[in-house]
Amino acid sequence: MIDRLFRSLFLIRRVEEEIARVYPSDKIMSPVHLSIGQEAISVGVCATLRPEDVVFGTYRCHALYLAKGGNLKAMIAELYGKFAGCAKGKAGSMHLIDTSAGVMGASAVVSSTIPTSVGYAFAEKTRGKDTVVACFFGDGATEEGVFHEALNFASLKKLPVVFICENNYYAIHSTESARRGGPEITAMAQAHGIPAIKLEGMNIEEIIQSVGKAVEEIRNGGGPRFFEIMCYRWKEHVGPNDDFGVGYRKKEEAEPWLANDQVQVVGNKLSEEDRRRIEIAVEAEIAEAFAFAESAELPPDSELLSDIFRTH
Ligand SMILES: Cc1ncc(C[n+]2csc(CCOP(=O)(O)OP(=O)(O)O)c2C)c(N)n1
Ligand SMILES: [Mg+2]
Repeated sequence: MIDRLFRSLFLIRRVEEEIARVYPSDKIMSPVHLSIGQEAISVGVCATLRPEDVVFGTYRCHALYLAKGGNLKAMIAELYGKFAGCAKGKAGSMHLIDTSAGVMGASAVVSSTIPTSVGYAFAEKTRGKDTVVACFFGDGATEEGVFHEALNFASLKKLPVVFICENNYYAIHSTESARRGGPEITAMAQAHGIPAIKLEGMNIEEIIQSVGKAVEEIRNGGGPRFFEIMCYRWKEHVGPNDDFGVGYRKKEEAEPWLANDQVQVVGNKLSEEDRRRIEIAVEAEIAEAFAFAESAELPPDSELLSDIFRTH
């Protein structure tokens, strides 16, 4: 179990570090919203899911896509705008999808995958399936009206959704205190009749234990559950850089989170030998994926109008 968790955490961290390294070359043809520092949420939650369970995410979706088992080569090719990408090179980093792994999609429109998660859960329940839907979103997404509409419907129909709010304190550069006049995020979920728990400190074992119990309850017909998991974004909102010099946040605020690096915490539970073995295998996998993306073909001109909406 620990080796699988470390493998997943380390893979995500190193993939995003490679993305940050390559980004200034302009080979990556889309904006990138990195999850560095927040990986333990995706990895912890996905560790509680079955392969046939599904996830929906936001534009900050690299961690979720990989934690649920999305194809790495298809992801990097997508970032490079190549035809072998998971969305044929047309969508980029913000819209990763791999339905074979249960990654049903991600969206750049804040809050938009909350109602699609609920709709999917409604369909699965209607079909008599016991699929659990994990719906990931940021703290800022809870300020959209559709958040309440979707939670109300999920509660009303007792739908199999685990809502995961990754609260990293900021929506772009705006703090929670500048945005929210109302109650705690968990209180809003509770107001819709959904049991809600806030997890402080981002501890992967606590996430697995707490979300795992909720997923079991959901699968047994208990209806939706809600988690607000506190975390911290180490890099700028969008792009590969640090942004502590920009003025909206201070490095000191990040220190406890940097010290609580779950990639290191979990890695330290392994023997030196086991850890190195995993690291070497992951590095080779990443190098192969970037080489694949570099040499892959761009979409042909004939693809220009396929898979898009047309009015005539
Ligand atoms: C409907 C909508 N409104 C505004 C934006 C612009 N926007 C992009 S990211 C973002 C912040 C969202 O913050 P949060 O939900 O906390 O997620 P985080 O980026 O912190 O992971 C905003 C306002 C958008 N993409 N979609
Ligand atoms: Mg946020």
